[in-house]
Amino acid sequence: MPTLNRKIDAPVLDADPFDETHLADPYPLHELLREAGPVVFLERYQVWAMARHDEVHASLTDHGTFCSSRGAGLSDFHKEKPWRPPSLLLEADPPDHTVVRTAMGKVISPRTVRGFRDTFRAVAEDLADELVARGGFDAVTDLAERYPLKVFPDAVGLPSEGRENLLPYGALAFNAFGPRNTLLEDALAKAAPVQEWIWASCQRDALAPDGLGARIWEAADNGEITHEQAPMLVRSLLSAGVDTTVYGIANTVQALAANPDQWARLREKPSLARFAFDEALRYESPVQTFFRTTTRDVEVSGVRIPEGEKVLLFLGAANRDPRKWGPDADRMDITRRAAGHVAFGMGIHQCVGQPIARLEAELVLTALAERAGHLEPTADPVPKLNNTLKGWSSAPVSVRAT
Ligand code: 4IA
Repeated sequence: MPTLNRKIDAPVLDADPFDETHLADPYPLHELLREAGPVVFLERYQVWAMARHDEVHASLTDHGTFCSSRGAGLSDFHKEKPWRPPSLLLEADPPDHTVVRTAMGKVISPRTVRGFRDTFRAVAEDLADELVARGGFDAVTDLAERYPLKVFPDAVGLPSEGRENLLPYGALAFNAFGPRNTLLEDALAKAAPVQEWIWASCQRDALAPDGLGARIWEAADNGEITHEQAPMLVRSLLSAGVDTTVYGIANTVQALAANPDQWARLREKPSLARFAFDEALRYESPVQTFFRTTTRDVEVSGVRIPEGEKVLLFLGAANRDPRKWGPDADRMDITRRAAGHVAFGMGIHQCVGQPIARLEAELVLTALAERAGHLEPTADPVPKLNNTLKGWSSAPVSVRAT
């Protein structure tokens, strides 16, 4: 084991952040980690961890020292075979990363995203009409899973058959960043047909001629990327673009329902929708954790981390660090300046799909805020366990028309 004879000048903790208790409610552990020190060592996984905003932010923006090409999960690609060919975006460093990231940035340009607005709005308004007329709905299964699962696959140009594979694929991809616990084993056991459909849907002949998928293939025709890279980048859209938005929208609606004063503010001023989403991402970050690997010996806030070590970054904890957000960091406040949260990451890997996620959230929240008077939980939300994602499998609410 790498720790034999290793001098560790950081607090050593035996907590398992990937056990069911901490995945269901990570916030007590986050506080413990932040208070223990700027850098801690997690005995169980033999990894370093940071949970304060300053150190998490600094590591994310120092991609030369904290690299991604050895995997953004617990598994070190130098030592273990990845469960799938590594992502050309997420699990890559410059200069390779720069080429594909530039091409993806052009595919998901502000102009492309503006082009989605009218269709995305119409779907959001129909859905909000239906849910408000019903008088109650599940914020996860009736809203957050239905909306992105309609508009995003359409925007990519995916075949309509087989879309039920998208959520299981996301659950697998995000569990796979964690340890081989039962969550990951269960997801891997069902993975083969799901992975097969995903890969088939990344090929040129499967994709509608006017969608984001086809735009990626055109980037290959133009020589911006290779034709071998194109299906891998479509795969990135399908890995990163579905569950993240489902969890993000569900967490936002759940948090608004559970905080009636915040819902009242949004109802009075639906143009706050974008701010409400940012604050919800800070308050309950869908992507809770990520790993980097050190490329050299480095000192962080007085702690020496050797080369070739995995470092676990607690994005969700950084987003509630009172050192950054003040004493009410644990409170949802949609008028707070939430800019600077790391829910989309930070630095060269910062979410490339961000404008699409923001558009979806803005439209669905605006449609709801314009129609719904009261919005209240009718039962406790049920945690959905995943090694990376924080959210709910169910969050029932009652709603009344304005
Ligand atoms: C990819 C971090 C998360 C949103 C993510 C997951 C997968 C990929 C990128 C980002 O497969 O490229």
